[in-house]
Amino acid sequence: MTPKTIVTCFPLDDSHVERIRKTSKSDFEVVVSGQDKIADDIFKADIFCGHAKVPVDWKSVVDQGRLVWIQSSAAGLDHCLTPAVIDSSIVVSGCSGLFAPQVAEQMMSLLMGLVRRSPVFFKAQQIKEYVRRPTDDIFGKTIGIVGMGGNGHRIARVLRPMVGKIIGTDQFPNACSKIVAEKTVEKVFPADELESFLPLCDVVIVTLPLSEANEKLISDDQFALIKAGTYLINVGRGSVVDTDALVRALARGHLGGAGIDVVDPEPLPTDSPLWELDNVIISPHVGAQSPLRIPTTIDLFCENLNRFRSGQSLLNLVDKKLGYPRPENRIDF
Ligand code: OXD
Repeated sequence: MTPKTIVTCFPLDDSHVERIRKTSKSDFEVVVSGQDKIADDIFKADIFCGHAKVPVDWKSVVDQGRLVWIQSSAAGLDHCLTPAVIDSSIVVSGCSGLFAPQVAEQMMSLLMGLVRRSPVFFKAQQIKEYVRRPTDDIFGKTIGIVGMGGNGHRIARVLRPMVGKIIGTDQFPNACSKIVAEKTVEKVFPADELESFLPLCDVVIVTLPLSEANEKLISDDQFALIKAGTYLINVGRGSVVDTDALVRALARGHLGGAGIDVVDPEPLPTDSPLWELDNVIISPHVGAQSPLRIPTTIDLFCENLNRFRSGQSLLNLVDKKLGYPRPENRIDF
């Protein structure tokens, strides 16, 4: 049998490639591509593992009829879930929940930086100014997590000892019964009940992936529901928050501050007013960055490759219409 081809596109070293080769036995050859070549190399793929950050003609890939499985190396699937892929028979699996510890740490750095006024003190440090300024805290506060997937679960568990109350929203609130039963989260609202949820929060943490339903989910109407002084953190996808509405809410002094690891557009243009504000902390989409990211992704891919070869269902199998795995298919957290 002629070997089929796995095309990879994320930063692998020789040992990672060797692991994939070993796992695939001689059924597959492995082509290591890169961002400069992937738009062409994708047409050689029976299986694609990675994250193309350049435009890929997914419609032609689907029409070619060769690609059968995409293992995304990112948790967010917006890079490959185009209408053509969604409507095709291509199976997609993702990395949901795999980088939740790192995303929770990034969330903490943004949130703690905002409430303890790190930008103000950092600027003062640069001019050797030793002056006390007011700070805030999260002790006793109500934290609202929009999206209780893997990242939302981890964030809740990390914050639990530090805050008053944690509430959440999710498309599948019933799949959150464990974290409610263990009293980490008080209540998980259905995703479409933002109207009742948002006014209760002192901090709103957005963890949602981008999907048609989530685009600009937090816009002027939602900022109007949020209490004055609330902090907004976004570690999901930038386009879930309407950037212009965020700028308006900050400009009128409505928000306590915003911590954004993701923003729309990325990179944030140099003339964005967000750069100028002392109550905004911006990090350049590094939430899931980690020295463990590649080896963890390879572990998942190799496990899924074994499953694929033996016809078992894949871990983190994505419901392409939803844009992420259904609770019963995602890795446990
Ligand atoms: C991801 C990310 O989706 O890094 O994995 O944003």
